[in-house]
Amino acid sequence: MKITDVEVLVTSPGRNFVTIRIRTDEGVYGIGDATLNGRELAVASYLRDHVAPCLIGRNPFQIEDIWQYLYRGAYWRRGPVTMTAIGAVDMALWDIKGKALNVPVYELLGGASRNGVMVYGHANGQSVGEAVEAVGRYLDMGYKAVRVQAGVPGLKGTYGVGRGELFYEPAGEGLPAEDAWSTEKYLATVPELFARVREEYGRDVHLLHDAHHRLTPIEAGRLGRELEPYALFWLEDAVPAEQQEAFRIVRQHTTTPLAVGEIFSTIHDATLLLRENLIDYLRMTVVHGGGITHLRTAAAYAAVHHVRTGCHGATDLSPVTMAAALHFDLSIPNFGIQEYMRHTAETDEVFPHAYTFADGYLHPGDAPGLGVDYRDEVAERFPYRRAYLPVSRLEDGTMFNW
Ligand code: EZ4
Ligand code: CO
Repeated sequence: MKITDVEVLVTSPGRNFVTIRIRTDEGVYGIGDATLNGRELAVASYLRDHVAPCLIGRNPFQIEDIWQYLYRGAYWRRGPVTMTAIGAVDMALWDIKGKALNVPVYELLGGASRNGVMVYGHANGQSVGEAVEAVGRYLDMGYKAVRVQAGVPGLKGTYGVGRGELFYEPAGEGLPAEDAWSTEKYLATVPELFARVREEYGRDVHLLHDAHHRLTPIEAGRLGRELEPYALFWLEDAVPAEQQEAFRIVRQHTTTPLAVGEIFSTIHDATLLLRENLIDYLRMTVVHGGGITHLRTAAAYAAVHHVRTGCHGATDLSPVTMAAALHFDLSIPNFGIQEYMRHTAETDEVFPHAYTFADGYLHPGDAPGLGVDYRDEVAERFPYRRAYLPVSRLEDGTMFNW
């Protein structure tokens, strides 16, 4: 089998998505997600202008060799644009192999290790009371795990508090919006939020919280400690992780489990965190972490250090990534939890998919390959629209810290 054509497709059914479609001389094709929120066209160009010509004529079954060729051959290694592009090609190749052999991708990865993939959704509210109510709606839908975020009184708009109920899109059209942030105001509200949620719903539900890289290490240590009575499943992105050593300070001060890694590009972003047992969950994703091939390396490294996975799965990761993550999650031994924010009806129309949700668990389905398709005739109705993630400033206008 040979690769004959590589297409880079851009559509915006509610938000921008970049998709690669790799065709072969035997008629089988595969698709991969290449979406990098706010920098979509950079990845599209990387793929179209630099990667596509190198793939024509290659054997798509040589997934590992093609991964090494794109990673090592570029000379310029790592980085979110490069690793998202490699991730997209990798997903498409696993899709091709699954379809050609007539098996779902999880069978190629060693088979199912579990019956389903436990997921968490986002309960949001502008106030603590609204967020507490939103948790109840997720529990009614069957979720076993819920991330809870509330607006901070005195701040106009808080990152992570979604606008939609079931999907979550922090990017906005036009140029980047600017939000204000105050750690003091934030820290004063979060423990009360979780006290209220536990009071209302008891101990059975897994609760998660995302600090979106906003805190210093000592602030994160204090927040983790104050949240200990509410037994969180995890506290995510407590501090920016460029400086992995910073997690030592957080760890010294709290037993609240820690998760980080949704913006990591390769395992090299996490080696110290893992070696020193500074985190409990690695959030690297298939799309931004170099595909299924590299995520297997990352998960194996994590497993050696008692760390489980918790793949990023917000709405800006397309249904192709969601499917790839589910095949991966189902197969590995050290899976922890999967983030699951639903897509808009328009997005689901562009990307029909085989995965299904029931009773708090997702299953990738048994369609050959990844089990997701791309409908050009629908996608073409939604042209690209420039959009950015917001910029965050402290109340005095500085950007120090994150
Ligand atoms: O900020 O997907 O845990 N989820 C998150 C997400 C990310 C966005 C970035 O594009 O933090 O909401
Ligand atoms: Co996050």
